[in-house]
Amino acid sequence: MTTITTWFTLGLLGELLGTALLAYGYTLVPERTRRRYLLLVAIPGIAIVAYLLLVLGVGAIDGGGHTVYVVRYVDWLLTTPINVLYLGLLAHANRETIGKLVGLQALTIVFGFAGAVASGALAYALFVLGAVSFAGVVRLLYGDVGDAAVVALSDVGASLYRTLRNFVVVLWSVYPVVWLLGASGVGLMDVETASLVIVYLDVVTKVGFGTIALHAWLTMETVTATDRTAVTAD
Ligand code: RET
Repeated sequence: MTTITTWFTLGLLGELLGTALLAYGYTLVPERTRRRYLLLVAIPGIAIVAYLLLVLGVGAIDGGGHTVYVVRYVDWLLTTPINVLYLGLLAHANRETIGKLVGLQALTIVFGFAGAVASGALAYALFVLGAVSFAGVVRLLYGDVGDAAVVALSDVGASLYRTLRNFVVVLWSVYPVVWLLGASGVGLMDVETASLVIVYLDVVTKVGFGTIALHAWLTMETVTATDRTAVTAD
């Protein structure tokens, strides 16, 4: 248990530093992108609360013989839809597509949680429903949302969309693997190891996503500013 608390404490520190960095970035990004940028600060911000509760030992329940960290699922239920919402808004996808994207991502987490507290065949059936919902998210991100990005954005903007989407799809795909290998699935991975992997992923996905976007906005601004100087100098 002590080891787990250590990992949770590291997670808390990571999310705190990440939120501080991204909050500072708010002052640097262009005015017109600020509202949307706040979503990127909220993602690790919500995780601070979740990790604080985990460190304090709040929010763990017994799910049929193994510990289920409810707080973790609540965090994901709030933050992963925000994450895909950001991608949808960035791509200028239409409302209906964004609605599907957010809804399917929320369903992924709900089914995953239900599967974690269930046992036997039902647990796996719920896992499959979660995996199918997530496949729907991936399909939209490469399909309709990706198409919208190409139509609405400049080359640089569309390239940012692709980077963020690939980052999300690759890293998020590790979560179902940990679910399956961990106590909720076949139990090959002990709770400590699974927690370490999840903490690491949580920090990298949340802070990494925001940092990539922040870096891209800053670079785009510099490029635009340089262009403007070049034009004025001519
Ligand atoms: C579950 C199990 C059911 C099937 C699938 C899952 C996917 C979970 C994902 C979680 C992402 C979490 C993130 C957290 C950041 O802090 C629920 C494990 C597909 C994609 C990005």
